[in-house]
Parts: sequence; structure tokens; C-alpha cells
Amino acid sequence: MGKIDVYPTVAWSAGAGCHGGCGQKLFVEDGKMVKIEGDENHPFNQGRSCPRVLALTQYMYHEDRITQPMKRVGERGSGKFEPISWDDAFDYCETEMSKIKDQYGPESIVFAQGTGRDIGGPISFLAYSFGSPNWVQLGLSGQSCYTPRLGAMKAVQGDFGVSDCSQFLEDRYDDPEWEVPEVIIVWGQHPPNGCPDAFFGHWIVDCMKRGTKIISMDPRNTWMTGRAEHHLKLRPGTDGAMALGMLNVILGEGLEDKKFCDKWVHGMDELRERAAEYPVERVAQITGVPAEEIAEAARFFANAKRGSIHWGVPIDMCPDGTSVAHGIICLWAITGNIDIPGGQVIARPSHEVSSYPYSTEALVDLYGEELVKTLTEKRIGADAYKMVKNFRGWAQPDMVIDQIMTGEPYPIKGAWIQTANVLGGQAARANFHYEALKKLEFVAVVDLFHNPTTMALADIVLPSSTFPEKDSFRSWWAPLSIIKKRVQVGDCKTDWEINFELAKRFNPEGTQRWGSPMDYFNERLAPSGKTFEDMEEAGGWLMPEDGPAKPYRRHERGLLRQDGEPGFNTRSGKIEVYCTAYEDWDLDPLPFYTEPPQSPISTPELHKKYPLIMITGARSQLYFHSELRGIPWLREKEPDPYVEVHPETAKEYDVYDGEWIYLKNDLGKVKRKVMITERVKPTEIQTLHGWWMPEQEGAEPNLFGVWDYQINQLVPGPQESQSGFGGGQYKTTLVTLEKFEQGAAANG
Ligand SMILES: Nc1nc2c(c(=O)[nH]1)N[C@H]1C(S)=C(S)[C@@H](COP(=O)(O)OP(=O)(O)OC[C@H]3O[C@@H](n4cnc5c(=O)[nH]c(N)nc54)[C@H](O)[C@@H]3O)O[C@H]1N2
Ligand SMILES: Nc1nc2c(c(=O)[nH]1)N[C@H]1C(S)=C(S)[C@@H](COP(=O)(O)OP(=O)(O)OC[C@H]3O[C@@H](n4cnc5c(=O)[nH]c(N)nc54)[C@H](O)[C@@H]3O)O[C@H]1N2
Ligand SMILES: [Mo]
Repeated sequence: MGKIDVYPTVAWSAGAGCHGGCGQKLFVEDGKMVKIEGDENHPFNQGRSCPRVLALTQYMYHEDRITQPMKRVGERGSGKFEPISWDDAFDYCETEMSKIKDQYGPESIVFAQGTGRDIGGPISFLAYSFGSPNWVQLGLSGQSCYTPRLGAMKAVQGDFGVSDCSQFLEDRYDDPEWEVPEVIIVWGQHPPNGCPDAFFGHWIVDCMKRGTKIISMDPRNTWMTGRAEHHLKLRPGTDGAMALGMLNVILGEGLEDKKFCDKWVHGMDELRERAAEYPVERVAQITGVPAEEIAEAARFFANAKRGSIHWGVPIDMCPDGTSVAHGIICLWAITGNIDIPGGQVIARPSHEVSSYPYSTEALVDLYGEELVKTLTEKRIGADAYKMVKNFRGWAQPDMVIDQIMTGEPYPIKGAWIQTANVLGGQAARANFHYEALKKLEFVAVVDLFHNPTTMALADIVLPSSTFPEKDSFRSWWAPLSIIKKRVQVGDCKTDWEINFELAKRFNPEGTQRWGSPMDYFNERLAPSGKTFEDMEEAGGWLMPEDGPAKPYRRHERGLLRQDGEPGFNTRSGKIEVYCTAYEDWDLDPLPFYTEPPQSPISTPELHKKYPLIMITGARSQLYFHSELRGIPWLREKEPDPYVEVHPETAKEYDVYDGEWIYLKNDLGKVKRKVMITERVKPTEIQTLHGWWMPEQEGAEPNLFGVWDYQINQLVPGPQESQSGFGGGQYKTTLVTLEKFEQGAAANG
């Protein structure tokens, strides 16, 4: 046995999936990772880890891992690929992409990513170097993952905000400045299972141990809801009405923080009028939660000295998700719970360093106003939606796929897909995406494994790396951390390395001031006064120092605005519950409620035919979206795609626990295994998304069984939100349940 070295790093991106940022210890022997453990010295996770990280060695050294560039040699979809050198791979991509650029213009290639991780930096770098404005989370209907909430926060309060679990303070729970929130509303998030958006789920549990009481807003029963003071089991997709009902109670009973509102809130009268349209009785009818429970929860929150709201992706997935988020922001704003200990803490990245641009301002900062402006003019969706144009440099996903299909107003001929399994999990209307993407002349996919997307579409697959194999850095809120390469697997390259090499070849003006990824890292890290190397010497991470990135009461101290005046970073300097930015973007400046496009109320006929409301994608600890189904330790614990069915419903449909059945609607049918449980209501079912079977045949038509198991075949689109953000019917699709013998085989 050789010597085992232990190195600290941070988990971000491939391996565990995750947006996290957990400190990890890598155990390396003779250049090979042999074990991984949570780093007890890291303030983010304080030694804790998740099953996905613990199984990392099985992932890194998996026999299916792609470790060389693979060029397609048979028909598309035939599964025939041959290894080629990196030089040949880059030449091939350059040639094919240049052909499309010369004939149709650079905007004719879309640059598609999946969820956050650390892909935003490298992929926008390549897109902007190539000259395409069409950077997109392809298939994510309504761009419904955090973008609606981020956009609403930026517009309404000028800054992002998160539940204060002491994460911005070096000594965490022991820091004398921190106070434990009296109450946290956990709204459409399940902390033990998913750590979304730079938030370590267990922080909520840490707060509970220190006295925090919970209000749970979740249609299902979960570990969390069982420990909540109030559990409001609302009908999926009705969160907008719930927020307005709670505002109605708080304002109606005078429970708002009047001093704070007088000084810091813009538009109280208008909000009062709007909330008056949502008396609890009306909201009870919409949400299915008894009026008195809603009123009690609203009082419980408003009467607490310190409260915050920790929220999740179902809010984005409501129709008009930006407006739902707006309503929820109003709740923490009018109760004066912002920028105080134990409240909603303003989230700025540590040392104001951001690794990738997540707002238009950040894009301009990186690539210059001229380039961003020129590209935005052609960005798909920017004309149709002012919020899409002005908030974030991403194209509108529903419009992108429609445009690929129609070629209007200009043709899309190629796709660069990196860190996304579009067909296997991300896209609603999965079959439509398949059909449209098949039309493309060139598709490159950068991934670590084959999956339905690589198999069906890729002309070339470029192998990327896991976090122990890469240099990168992470700055999403706190701490600012570096990710340091410790091992190499095969010929894999990091996303940064791949995109830099190609970007150099396309090289338009303005994006090539960096010679190497490390130059870019160091430029981005500069506001911290440290280089990548300095950071490494300093232990790998930095917590925020006094200034805009460190709580509390920054609005009073003039730390949030460019002009240095006290106030919030909005036009009026106040939190705009009546939102003037929304007014500019032709949106309702006040929160409102939209009924889901398919529901017992909006489509009663369809509901008769398909009486079950299907919630999809409540996160599993063991998987990350469509990833990790081939990892033995994880698959053993959750071997099959289950559907949660209430005992009464099981009785009604005459199905038993463990029975394979179809979930079905007008769009198709999908196989599931029944799990009888009181986790769900009789009117609802829940099933995990992203299922395909890596052990099955990959070549078409089977595509790893994706058409048997991919639930997004039943999820319709496109979204119908005012802002272009929000919606996507991932949590509100109507279906029925069918026994195998009643129907023919599943799709395809
Ligand atoms: N029905 C339903 N569908 C959903 C959802 C739902 O709740 N219900 N949720 C939606 C949401 S919120 C999201 S964000 C999307 C997520 O959709 P995706 O982000 O597309 O989901 P993943 O399955 O994680 O696919 C990522 C792919 O990238 C690869 N990968 C992982 N890390 C890296 C890396 O560092 N570099 C490279 N090059 N490749 C990497 C993985 O192997 C995998 O094939 O799914 C959406 N789909
Ligand atoms: N292990 C693991 N962690 C992950 C991921 C993963 O795939 N695996 N994915 C990551 C990504 S990209 C994301 S976006 C996040 C998502 O994670 P979360 O934001 O937590 O979202 P979900 O898991 O979809 O749903 C959370 C809870 O909301 C409830 N819910 C469903 N519909 C509704 C509704 O309409 N209203 C309300 N109020 N509640 C509802 C569900 O029952 C569930 O218990 O997790 C991230 N973290
Ligand atoms: Mo997401």
C-alpha cells in the first residue's frame, strides 16, 4: 500500500451533482482517489456529507465513464462511436461549427447547459467567444429553476436574499452576531434531500436544534413537515394564492412591521388593495387548506421577532413563478425580516467575487457593454419578454425549441450541450425536444457518461471531469473557495479547459484577454486581493469580511447601493412591493395568482379523464436529476422508479404495493412501480424524474429505456407566464394510473 495523502477541496459539479459547496477531504493513493469524507474544518458543511459524495469513487472510476473524445461513426443514434485525439476533436468541432457560423450566423448554434453547478462560466465564455447569444438551459420550461425567484428578488428588493442560518459568519452558530430565527417557513423545499442554490439543507435542522419552529408549505408529508408547527398541505401550484392570503391576514390584522414599512417599503397601499382581493376563505378554496390554518400560520410568522423563508423550485414551477416569488418576498419584507440576524439575509458573494455571470450586469462586467448589447438583440426571447431581456443573459427555453422546430425567425442548426441531459431529464415535452433536436446539423455533447441525449443526438462526445480532477473556484454566496485538481482520470479535460481551447480558435474581439483558465480565475478573484495560489496557501476558502458581503443591517449603513446612500439597491432605495421594474417590463407590478394550466379548476373535463395531480421530481438524496443511476451503492438503495400512491387511491385503482403500472395522459404513458404511502394525498401522486436505465441497450430505438421511464413525456409545455420565466408544469400535470394488462406496451 502506498502513502495516502489527504487534500481539502470543495464539491461542486460532476460527481455528486449538486449546487452545494461542501468542503471535502480527498484521500489519494498513488494518483488515485480511494475515499472521500466531509471536511470538519469547512464552515459550509462542518464535516457532513451526502450519499452521492460518499459514492464518488464508484462514479469516478466507473467502467462506463467516457475517458477519451468519442466521434460518431455510424448513423446518428446507432451508438457507434470511435475514440479520437483531443486535437482531432477540437479540429472537428471547429470545422463543423464554423460551417454553420459562415452559412447561417453564429446565433444559429445554441449553447445548452443544465442546472447551475460551475458550468455557467465556461459555457458563456464559449458562447460569447463564438458570438452566439443563445445560451440556454435547454428544455427547462419557463426557465423554472431559481431564475424566477432571482429575477423577482432583484426587481423587488435589489438583491438576492436567503434564510439566515449563519452561513455568512465564520464562527457560524457560535458567532455572537447571529440570532436563531424564531420561525422559518420552509416553502416547497425538502432540506434533508436536496441542497438547492448554495444552501446546505441541514442548516435548517441545525436551526431547529437551536429552537427554530417550522411552518411547512408542502402538499406532501415529509420528514420536515412531520416536525413542523404548521403544515399547510396546499394543492400543487397554488402557492401564489397562499402568499396573497397570508398577506391579507397580516395586513388585515395590522401585524406588519409598521416602522420598517414606513421607512423602507414602497407601495404599501397598493399591496394592501391587492391582498384584499384574497380573503382567506377564497384562498382556502383555491389551495384546499382550511382558512383558519392559513390565518394561524400567517399570524405565527408575523408575530415572530425574527423569521425567514427558505424556498424551493416548486415556486418557480408555478405559473407566473416570478409573481409567486414576488408575493413571498412581500411576506418577509412587510414583517421587517430583511437584513437582520435570523431573518432573510441579503446574499452577496463573498468578497464580491462571482465565478460566473448570473445577471445582465455581471455579463456586461465580464464581456463589455457593446458585445452584450449586440448579442442581446438576437437572443431568443429577448424581444418577447422584457424580463428575459433585462434580467439574465439566457435565451427563453420554450421559444428556443420552438424555433429549432420552425426555423423562424432564423434557423438554428447546431447545439453545444454541456452538463445537461436534455432528453433524459431536463426537458418538458421530451418527445418534442427529441424530434426538434434530431433536425440539427451538428451536436456536440460534453459529459462524463453516455446517456439518452448523447446517444440520440451527439456527433461527438467530449469527456469532462469530476471536481477532484479540476481547477476551478466557487463563489456562490459564502465562502469563496477554490477547487484544486488532485487526480487525473483517462484523458478527461475540465469544462474550462475544453471551452478555452475552442474559444481561442473562434476568438472574436473582446473575450480573449485571458490566456488560460487560470488567468481568468485570477482576474475574477482579484477583488479578494488573492490569487488562486494565495487562496490555496490560505487554506482554500475565505469568509466575507466587513462590507457589502457581510451581514447585517447593510441597508442602514449605506453598503448596498452604488451611490453609497442608505437603502436597498432599487430605484427608490426601498423594497418595492409595488415593483416599478415590473412596470417597465410590462408586468403586473403587484403579486397576483394564476391557476395552473391543467387543474381541477382550469380544465375540469381533462380532470375527469385524468383525475390525479402528478407532482414530479421531489428530490431523492441518492440521485441528482438523471444522474447516478449506474452507481451500485446508490442504485441498490433506490433500484426502481417509484410512484407514491395514497392507500385509498391504490384501492380505487386496484393496484398493490410493488406493482408495475403506467402513468398516462394524452401525451403518452410511462412505467412506474407503485409505492403505497400516506406521504401523498389521495388526489395526488408523486414520482421522481430523470429515470433511464444505464444497464440497458443505449442505441436507438431503446436509448437506455428512456421512452419507457422518462416522465417528462407526460409534462406538457410551453409555459404561459407573463414574464417568460416561471411555469413549466412539472408539479401539476394531470394523469391517470393504468394497470399493465389494460393497455398496450409503453411508448416506442
Ligand atoms: N419532471 C421533472 N423534470 C425536471 C425537474 C422536475 O422537478 N421534474 N427539475 C428540473 C430542474 S429544476 C432542473 S435544474 C433540470 C436539471 O437538468 P440537468 O441539469 O440536465 O440534469 P442532470 O440529470 O443533472 O444532467 C446533467 C448531465 O450533465 C452531466 N454532468 C454533470 N456534471 C457535469 C460537469 O461538471 N461537466 C459536464 N460536462 N457534464 C456534467 C451529467 O453526467 C448529466 O448527464 O431538470 C429539470 N427536470
Ligand atoms: N439530492 C439531490 N439534490 C438536489 C437535486 C437533485 O436532483 N438531487 N436537484 C437540485 C436542483 S437543480 C434543484 S432545482 C433543487 C430542487 O429541490 P427543491 O427546491 O427542494 O424542490 P423539490 O424537491 O422539487 O420539492 C421540494 C418539496 O416541495 C413539494 N412540492 C411539490 N410541488 C409543490 C407545490 O406546488 N408547492 C409547494 N409549496 N410545494 C410543492 C414536494 O412535495 C417536495 O417535498 O434541488 C437541488 N438539489
Ligand atoms: Mo433546478
